[in-house]
Amino acid sequence: MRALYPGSFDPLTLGHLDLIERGCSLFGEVVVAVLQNPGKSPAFSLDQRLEQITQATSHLQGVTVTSFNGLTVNCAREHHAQLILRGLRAMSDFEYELQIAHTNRSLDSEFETIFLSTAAHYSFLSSSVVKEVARFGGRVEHMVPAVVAEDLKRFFNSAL
Ligand code: COD
Repeated sequence: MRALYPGSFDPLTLGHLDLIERGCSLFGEVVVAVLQNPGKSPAFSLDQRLEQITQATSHLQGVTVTSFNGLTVNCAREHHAQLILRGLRAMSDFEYELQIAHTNRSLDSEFETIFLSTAAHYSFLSSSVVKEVARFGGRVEHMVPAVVAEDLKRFFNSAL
């Protein structure tokens, strides 16, 4: 089975990576789809995010990394995915995730959304928290893959 894992991944955290690893074990194939989103101004460019994810998942078989613009269901169809994979960290994620899942099903009933609960030790991680810690010079090596830790250092040093 092929799962589509869509997100902003600005940047990829170890929580995201854990979900990709477990998705691969469960479904065999995971397409990680990075939203281009011209409306937002991400810290990392699309190319940087694609490179970070490609490097961080190089030990895994069955992972494809791609980008998309527009609707997630169109991306899922284009990549012949059978389901959409999302993660839940806390109740606060639930309402947002449920709304996205219902919206996607209303657009295309072919796609089920499967939620994996976060690994407990990564439950506090989000891309925003990681950027906040890195901005103030905190240690992020236990929060993100090595390639992202390097990019965060470079990004915030050059922003000083
Ligand atoms: N542990 C487990 N899961 C985690 C962790 C963690 N530590 N951190 C994040 N996650 C999960 C999130 O809950 C989410 O499910 C996923 O990983 C990706 O997270 P983000 O933050 O990178 O991605 P989002 O939430 O910004 O992605 C939003 C989408 C791109 C999916 C959404 O905007 C979208 O579908 N856009 C396309 C337009 C569209 O189709 N709209 C209709 C649906 S609303």
